[in-house]
Amino acid sequence: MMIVNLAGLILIGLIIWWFWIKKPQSLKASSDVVEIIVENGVYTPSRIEVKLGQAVKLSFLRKDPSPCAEKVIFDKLNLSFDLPMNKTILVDFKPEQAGEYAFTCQMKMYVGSLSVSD
Ligand SMILES: [Cu+2]
Repeated sequence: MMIVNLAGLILIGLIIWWFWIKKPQSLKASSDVVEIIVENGVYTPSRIEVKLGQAVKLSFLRKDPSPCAEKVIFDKLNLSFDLPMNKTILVDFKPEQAGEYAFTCQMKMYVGSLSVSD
């Protein structure tokens, strides 16, 4: 009984760490292109910050052979891009409103966030 409780506590601790404590790698974008690696279930960096009015220039390099990773989707912006393996894909757009825009793979296992601030 104790062991089960302990395992449960560790699991809860891990979940809290994963969702609330672990800081995503964040990157403030300048006018330069931000390079994002798609590998092992994560985008690196997974959080990009831009200013409103600034063109977002991202380059995606997909190293993950999982077919699920073959697209990156910006749901709220109605944008999606094909990501062939081991090829750098340049993406360039300008969000018209400030906010948090998630970008994900098709099954939302890869999750990244684009933060557009005023
Ligand atoms: Cu996926």
